[in-house]
Amino acid sequence: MDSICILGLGYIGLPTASLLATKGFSVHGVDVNERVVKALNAGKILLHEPALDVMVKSAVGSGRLKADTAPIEADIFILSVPTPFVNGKKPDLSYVEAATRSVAPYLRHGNLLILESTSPVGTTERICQWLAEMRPDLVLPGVTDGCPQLHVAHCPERVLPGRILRELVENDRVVGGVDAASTAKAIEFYGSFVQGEVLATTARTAELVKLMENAYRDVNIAFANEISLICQELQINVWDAIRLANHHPRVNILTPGPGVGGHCIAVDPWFIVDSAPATARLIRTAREVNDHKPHSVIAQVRAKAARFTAPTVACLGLAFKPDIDDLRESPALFITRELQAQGGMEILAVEPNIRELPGELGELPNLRHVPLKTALEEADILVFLVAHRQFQNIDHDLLLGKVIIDACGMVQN
Ligand code: SAJ
Repeated sequence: MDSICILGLGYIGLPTASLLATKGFSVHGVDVNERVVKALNAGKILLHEPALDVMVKSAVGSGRLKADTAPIEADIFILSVPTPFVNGKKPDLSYVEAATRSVAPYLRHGNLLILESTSPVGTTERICQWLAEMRPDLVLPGVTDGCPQLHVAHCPERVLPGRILRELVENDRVVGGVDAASTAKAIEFYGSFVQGEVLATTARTAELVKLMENAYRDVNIAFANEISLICQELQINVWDAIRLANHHPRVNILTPGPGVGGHCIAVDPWFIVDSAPATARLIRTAREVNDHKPHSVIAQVRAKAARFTAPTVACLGLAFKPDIDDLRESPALFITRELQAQGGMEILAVEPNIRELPGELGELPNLRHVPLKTALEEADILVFLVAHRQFQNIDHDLLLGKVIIDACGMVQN
């Protein structure tokens, strides 16, 4: 098993492809985006992840990582494509289906096909059904009996953006095949490069485990966010209250924020809700609590702004979490844009991790991207939205006389 074809060269697929190439596998990366393919073949990347540029350069330089817009034959196929939701919070499996159909002609008995994308329960079995339609000549576990066969397994990615390369190797992995032979084959593969434990289960359990992990996090953040609103109503300092409660040996309340961003935690719990709509009541409510949080912050800013005639409001942080430059699905960005759209104030956007505001954001009226220093000089209202390290230890004298709204615990800690 030494050649790999990996579909989807995004935040998970690209680091995985380059890591596997540096571990000695011969890797063929596939993406529908020609820009991504062209950049990769030139040893370059179009996304930001610490140390990834260096690893990609070395992987491409070694000749073991190549990219194309179409798959080729290989020993192992990895699907690492997006699984977003569509209207009505229903999972959109069209990318998984398209990737499956695109590799189908290249599959041979003995190959291992792995789904790494976070997916609703039953998706790995669906893959077998799609393949059975396209390739009746193949023995597919769960669909047809026989030997030799194709091996099909799910191994959900679990890495944290910002720490992807380390976590790809160090994290424990959960591996579930559609049958025992598929599980064994996938365990052998992950065991060859993962330092963490590689844990065997079924495909359906592995699918739910991944969704549970992100739903667990979402529910706990929702608790913190709800507490922050209760504290606001009761005029209690939430940061003090949480710090004190966390002194209990069995309490560990997470950090409230402006909402939950990113492409995982705000999406994946809906896959559980979609599978068990009547039962997943807590998980659904947590999603609603977290989705509501940006609106509460906007209302808080507007209430404070009402005291001024044309206030200057500094939004500190635009990224979806601290110390990254990723603005996608960011509650901080949503709040900033909404405040700009509602009008009546001059917005100063401070995001030290980007050089300029992307696309149409840069052209919006009454919105300027400024350094922290300018915001501290000019703003009437400071809204701390993301706990970037650049916002820590701001001289308290510079905050005097300003209205402060702290959605992420920067000032009040
Ligand atoms: N957040 C809070 N309060 C907290 C912690 C986080 O408001 O106490 C917010 C963050 O600001 C951010 C969002 O939640 O907006 C999500 O951030 P995160 O750092 O918790 O997680 P992600 O989305 O970057 O990555 C998660 C991880 N899952 C878990 O920690 C269970 C990661 O391991 C997964 O691989 C990833 O989702 C994924 O791809 O599914």
